[in-house]
Amino acid sequence: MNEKLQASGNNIQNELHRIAEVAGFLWQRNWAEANGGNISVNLTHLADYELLNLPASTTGCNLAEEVPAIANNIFYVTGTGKRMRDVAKSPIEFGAIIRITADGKKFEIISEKPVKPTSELPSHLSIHNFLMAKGNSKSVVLHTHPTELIALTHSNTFLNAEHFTQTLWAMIPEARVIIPKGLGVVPYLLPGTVELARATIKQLEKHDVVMWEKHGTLAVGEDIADCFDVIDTLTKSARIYLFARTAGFVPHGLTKAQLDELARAFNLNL
Ligand code: 2HA
Ligand code: ZN
Repeated sequence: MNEKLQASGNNIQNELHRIAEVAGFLWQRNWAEANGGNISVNLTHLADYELLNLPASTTGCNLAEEVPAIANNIFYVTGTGKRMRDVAKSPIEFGAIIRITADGKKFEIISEKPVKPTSELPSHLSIHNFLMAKGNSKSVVLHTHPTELIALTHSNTFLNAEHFTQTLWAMIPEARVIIPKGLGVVPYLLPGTVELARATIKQLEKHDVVMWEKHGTLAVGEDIADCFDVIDTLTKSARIYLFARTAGFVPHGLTKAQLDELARAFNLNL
C-alpha cells in the first residue's frame, strides 16, 4: 500500500477494515458469486489534506456523466472483475482509491496499484453525486446479489414495488422498522450502464434500497454496516415468505393495524 495512504491515519484504515468485514459477510451469505457485487465509500470526510492531494497513479479517465457535486472527493471502490471474497481479505489490493477531478468530468486512481474500478462505477458515482447534491450524509453505496430477493423479481407481481414492500414488511416487525421507506424496483437494464444509474437514482428519491430486476440489490447509507443490515433484513423476510410458500401455504403476514402500530411506535412516518 502507498506509504502516504498507510500513514493517513486510523480513520481510513478503520473504514477499510469495516469494508473488508462487510465484503466477507456478502460472500458468507452467498450473495457474491464470482465477481458479483460492488462497494463504494466516500472517504473525503475521513481524509487529511495530504491524502486528498496525493499525486494520481493513473491519468484521468473520462466519466460518462459529469459528477460536479463530488468534485475533488475521494472514494474507495472495489475493483472490476474482483471477487468479493478477495476484497474481504484485502480491500486495497482488490480495489482502488479514486479521486474525482476538480471539473467533475474524470476520475483518477490515487492508490498505488492501479486496479480498475467496478463495472458499476457509472451507477456508484452518479448516485454519490445525487446524494451529495441533496446535502445528504450518506456516503456508502453497496450492491450485491441476494438470492431470495432476486428470486422474487422473477415474478411480475413483485415488480410492483408497493406489493414487494408490503409483502416483506409483513413478514417480521424488524423489516418495517429497518426499511422505513420500503424498496424501489428498477426493471431489468444492462448492468454497468448509465441508463441503470439514472433509473436507480429516480428510485433513490424515495427509497434507500432498490431492487434491480433479475440482478440484485443496491442500498445507500451513512454506514456500510447499516447498508448490509437493510439487505440482510429484507432477505430474511424474503426467506420467510418463500419458506411458507414452499411449505404449501401463503403466509398471513402482519396485519395493516400491526404495521401501522409499529410505524407509530418507532416514529417511522416522520
Ligand atoms: O460484477 O455485480 O452488477 C459486478 C456486478 C455487476
Ligand atoms: Zn451486480
